Amino acid sequence: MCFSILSFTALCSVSECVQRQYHFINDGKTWTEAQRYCRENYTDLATVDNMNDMNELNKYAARVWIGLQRASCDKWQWSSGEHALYRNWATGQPDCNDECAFMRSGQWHEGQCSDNWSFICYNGKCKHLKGQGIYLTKL
Ligand SMILES: *[C@@H]1O[C@H](CO)[C@@H](O)[C@H](O)[C@H]1NC(C)=O
Ligand SMILES: *[C@@H]1O[C@H](CO)[C@@H](O)[C@H](O)[C@H]1NC(C)=O
Ligand SMILES: [Ca+2]
Repeated sequence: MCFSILSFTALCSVSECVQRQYHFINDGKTWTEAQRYCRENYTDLATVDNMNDMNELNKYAARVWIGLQRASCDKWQWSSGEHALYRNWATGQPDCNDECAFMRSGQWHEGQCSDNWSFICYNGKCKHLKGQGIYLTKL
C-alpha cells in the first residue's frame, strides 16, 4: 500500500502525470485569437507531443488550429515556447511559407495565421519541465 503510493508519487514527479484533456472549440478565430481564448479559458492552445495525444485528436476531420508556430524554416515551437520534437506533418509539409499550423484528421499543415479556423484547447497538469522545476498548470 505504502509502496504503491510512494511509487505513484515518484512517477508523478518525472512524467506528465495526467493525460491532457482536449477541448474542441467550434468557433472560427485567427491563430492568435484562438491562443488568447485558450489561455484565458483553459491552459493553452493544443500541444501534441506523443502518440497518445495524437490518438485523441485524429477524430477531428475539419481544419483546427493547434498551438504550433514557426520559429524559423523547419523550426517549430509550441505555444509554451517548447521546441516541437514530436511531429506529425502531412506529406509535403511544412513547406516554409506560412507561420502557424493547423491539424486535419491528425495530420499537421502550415496555415496562414490570420485564417479563421476552429481550434483545440487543452487542460493539463504537471507539464512543462523547464530548468530545474516542474511547473504545474491548472486543470
Ligand atoms: C470566423 O468564423 C466565425 C464562425 O465560426 C464567424 O462568426 C466570424 O465572422 C468569422 N470571422 C471572420 C473574420 O471571417
Ligand atoms: C473565454 O470564454 C468566454 C466564454 O465562452 C468568452 O466569452 C471569452 O471571450 C473567452 N476569452 C477569450 C480571451 O476569448
Ligand atoms: Ca505552406
